[in-house]
Amino acid sequence: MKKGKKTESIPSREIDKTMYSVEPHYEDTAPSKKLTKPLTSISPPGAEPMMPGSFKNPKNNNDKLKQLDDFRSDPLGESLRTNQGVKISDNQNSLKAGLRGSTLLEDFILREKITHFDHERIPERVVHARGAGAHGYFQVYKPLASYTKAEFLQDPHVRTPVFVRFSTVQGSRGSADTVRDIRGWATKFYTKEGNFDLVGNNTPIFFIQDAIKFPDFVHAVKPEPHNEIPQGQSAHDTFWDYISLQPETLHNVMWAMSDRGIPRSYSMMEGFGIHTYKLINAEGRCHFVRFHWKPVYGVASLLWDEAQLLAGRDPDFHRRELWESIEAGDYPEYELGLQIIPEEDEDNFDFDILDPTKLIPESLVPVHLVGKMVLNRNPDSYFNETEQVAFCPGNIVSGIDFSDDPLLQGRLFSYIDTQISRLGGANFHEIPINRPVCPFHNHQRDGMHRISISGAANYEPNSINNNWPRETPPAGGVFSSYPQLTTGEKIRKRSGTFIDYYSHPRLFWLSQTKVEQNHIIGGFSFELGKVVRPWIRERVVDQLTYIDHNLAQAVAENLGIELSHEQLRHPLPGPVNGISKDRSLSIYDGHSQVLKSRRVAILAADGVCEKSLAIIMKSLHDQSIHTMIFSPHIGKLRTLQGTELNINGTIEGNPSVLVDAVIVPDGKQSIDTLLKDGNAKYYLLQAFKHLKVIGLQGEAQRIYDAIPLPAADEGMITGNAALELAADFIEAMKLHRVWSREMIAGQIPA
Ligand code: HDE
Repeated sequence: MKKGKKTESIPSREIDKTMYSVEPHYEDTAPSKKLTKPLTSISPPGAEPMMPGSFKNPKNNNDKLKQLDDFRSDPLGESLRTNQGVKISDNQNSLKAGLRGSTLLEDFILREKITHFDHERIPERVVHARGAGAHGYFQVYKPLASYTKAEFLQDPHVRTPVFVRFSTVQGSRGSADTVRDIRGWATKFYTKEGNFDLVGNNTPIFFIQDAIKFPDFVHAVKPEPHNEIPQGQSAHDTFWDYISLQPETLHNVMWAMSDRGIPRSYSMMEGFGIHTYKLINAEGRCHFVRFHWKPVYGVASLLWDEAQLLAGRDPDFHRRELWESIEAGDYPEYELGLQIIPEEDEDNFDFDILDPTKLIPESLVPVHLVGKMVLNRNPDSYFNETEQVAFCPGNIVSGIDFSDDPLLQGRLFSYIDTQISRLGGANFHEIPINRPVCPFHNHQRDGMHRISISGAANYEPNSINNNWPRETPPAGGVFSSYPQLTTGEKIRKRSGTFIDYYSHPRLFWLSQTKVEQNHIIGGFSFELGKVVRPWIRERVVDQLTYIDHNLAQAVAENLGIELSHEQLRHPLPGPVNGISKDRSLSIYDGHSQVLKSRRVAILAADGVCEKSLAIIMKSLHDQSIHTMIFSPHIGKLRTLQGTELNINGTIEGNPSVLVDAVIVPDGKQSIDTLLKDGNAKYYLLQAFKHLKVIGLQGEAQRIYDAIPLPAADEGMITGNAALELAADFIEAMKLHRVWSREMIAGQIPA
């Protein structure tokens, strides 16, 4: 039947063409160019990168991005075609037997489109399913030849391309970013000698000592098997049951219950390779090493109430911030730190350096900052890059080697194994994001989705191809395992040097400020409060009595558990190598905060004083703080002086949990409007409750009388002069939160 010809089944009824048939259109379905056009320069603080699409700064190119260019498809000006290259004239209507007739199997365009769609999903990662990635580069500060022959750690002029993926552990791909969890931090260095993957977390230790326990641990933390609840959380029975029965988990649990479990952003958390690795220099000398990432923007965390609210208000909070920071030119930066231990000092510690549940106190072995990583480009395709990237702790380069850490050894097997099923076969190394930037040739062949076309001889030795590709004699750049002496019986047993579960959690506890300790108590109390079986709660609290009696007592009180005298007499562990407190373990113990990339909400309505607004914004921008004007309505803000300014969003749609601090500029009419707006008043109450700095200028001070804000404190900045107010406001922001307010914050009804 010919297209457009009426069939007999629809004879008499008048067909309203506009309702029932959609004609193919070529222009009007295309997005307007104006909307998707990238910015021409990095947006300054204040000019928020709210537009869709990603700005690619041409200066930020590197070898990996150039390699990816070969795989990018640019559809601009191109015809729509099938996967076989046939041009498509109608992408709106399937082929039918008559206008209202049945669809024809013959329609290869429909079949191809639907079939491909049916297979769009791949298995998500069994852990770390939720993630966000970015490209960037790493540059070493000075040659590290005395420790390692790794080529990418020698020349300070060389920028090694990297791809980083941050993740949560427990939740599925669509879960919220701000849940209480460990954050994964995987970095792929595309070095000229092959890919080096540093696959770490945001805590320096892990929950278990041996890989054989990993499936049990993960089963326990994942949603419960019968009802798949809860999502993205460890606050449930199976997790805490496991914890209470495996005291080696307690150290990492302490970190998870602390503010480290709810980072403010991916650019404000520390990263750790966790395991002890080896560095090998050109003379064959070995040093043990632990890898660290230190964020240049400082370390900061959310508050628990804020994190929970964010999970609803903006489940993409961390992902969005990473994206927007890069678009805005606030490139996240991290310094690579090394804790180096000469091979002969291996046994100089109270603990075993092969034990991944123990950290090496920084006051004992200092962290040397040896280079910097800058994340300066967003991916073009989430799926192609962030989802298909395959990290593996087994991907190392010459100059780096593994230790005998039994957790690390198990990981070496697991990652490739899981990727073979997740990415559909053994050739996932050929997916563009996973390819090394150096050439790679070998005799491996075939398999699902093989892309490279190999020549006539795929074995060796061969004479057909003159025995190419050939082995390279061991020298610089060629990997050869460190010739470590090994002896011992084949045995399934844990070393006695691994059996101390409480001294490190206690060191962590004692190193926290009072505020941080209270947060840890709050974390345990919240999570255990969700545990249904009372004996599990009791067993966890009993475990805590071996770490610190005050901690155990406080959590017990919140859970209505009475500790016995015997429990309160449990012996407490001593210091670790003589250290009972290490400042590096605290986030807030005197560490000053970096303001760059922080966000301040400016609440304003029509009639705001333009001069004040301009002074406040300029002062904040001078500190590289981003400002966003939120108003009761979106569109243009008409100032007292009659100028029209762009509004970044509504007050209702951009709650205070999204920003670090809030400021309300002068302007009678503006304040009159805000005082009638429940969202604006709630905004300030909630910001106060979350210990944020609040600035009220001029007329805005009337807000004090109108809403039940408790008495002023050092985080409530008031005054008439915009310049002085902004200066005080910035000073107060340097503490990240108004910690002194925390005791009364609970009284705020927000
Ligand atoms: Fe992983 N881990 N892990 N892990 N892990 C995976 O690999 C595993 C461990 C970490 O963004 C999986 O490709 C075992 C420690 C990160 O793609 C899987 C053991 C540390 C990521 C796997 C551990 C990590 C993963 C799931 C115990 C910190 C995300 C998907 C022996 C040092 C990487 C995948 C990304 C992912 C196994 C323990 C970090 C199943 C068996 C310790 C950051 O292979």
